[in-house]
Amino acid sequence: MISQTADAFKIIEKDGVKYAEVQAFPEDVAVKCTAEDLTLVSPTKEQVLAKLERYGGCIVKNYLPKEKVDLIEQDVDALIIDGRKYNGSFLPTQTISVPAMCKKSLVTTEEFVCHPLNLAVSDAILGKENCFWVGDEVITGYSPAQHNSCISFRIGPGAPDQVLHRDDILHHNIRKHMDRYEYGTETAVGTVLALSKTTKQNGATRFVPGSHLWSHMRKPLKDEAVYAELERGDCFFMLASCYHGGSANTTESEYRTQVILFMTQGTLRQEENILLGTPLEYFKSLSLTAIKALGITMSYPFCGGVNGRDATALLMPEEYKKREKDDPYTSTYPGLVV
Ligand SMILES: O=C(O)CCC(=O)C(=O)O
Ligand SMILES: [Fe+2]
Repeated sequence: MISQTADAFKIIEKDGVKYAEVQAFPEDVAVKCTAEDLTLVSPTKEQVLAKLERYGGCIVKNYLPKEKVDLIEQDVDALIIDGRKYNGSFLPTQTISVPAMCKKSLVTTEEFVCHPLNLAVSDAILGKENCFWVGDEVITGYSPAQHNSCISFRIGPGAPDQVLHRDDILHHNIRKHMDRYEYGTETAVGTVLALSKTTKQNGATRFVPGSHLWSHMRKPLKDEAVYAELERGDCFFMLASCYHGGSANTTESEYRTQVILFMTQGTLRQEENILLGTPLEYFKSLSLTAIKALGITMSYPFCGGVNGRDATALLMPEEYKKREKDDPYTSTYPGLVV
């Protein structure tokens, strides 16, 4: 096992509590910006990329026509009834989500994932082209960006702020301070589609502009975040290296509903796709050791869930019950910046 962050923090103990002591990173500053600075109408790929390079986020007005948004919303409304609820640790108990939208909603896949601007921007940031010696020949290969996750989130009244986080933590991506954005450093790109008007009051996604340029262990501060307020049908592009979170819903009766898609590098997959067409019964007949070795159980944190849960919930419910509260690969410390 390789640890790339062995020196990133020091564990200290005070009054029986173990804290992670982390140094401050004064050169990593948030970029000041207004909603106008972030917003584009009918943009080209290059215009979106320019905003992402500078701020890490970009709002695109009227991303999808009303008829398509209506159809996606119909699917989300039907699915949210059996949606996933949370215990309040990473997401508030007032939030309901629908994971794996792309296996449940054809219109989401065809219209939102396959949106030409999403594909163009994602490929510009995540696509890879290379050349290699194969015997006496030089061959080239192009690996396009691919779907990583697509989840609907409905935040209900009374929800507190979700904590600020980066969505590339699941790829164990180690960020370095950059004065200018460097292409090739990103492992995922998000698009956030508003199915309701989203406001500061009802839980709009907030993010820290410029935090995609920060060192790995720079702590994001609450007052550095700005709100990506959207009209229904607008979209917020965001680099996964940018700190962000869903926000508190302080309204009496409004629900904030969004579909959040992340694309990732095409090479972040296994060489053989052994899942497609293999009966579930085959995986149910395997040992826990085999399921882990095949990469069917989770990689920590947060990667590889089936409907947001470890695959043992589906394949070995008894085993899942034992492991549910006992995640052997994750430790949590209150962080102290020194
Ligand atoms: O609901 C939102 O606005 C953001 C959700 C999010 O960032 C997450 O769950 O990773
Ligand atoms: Fe997130």
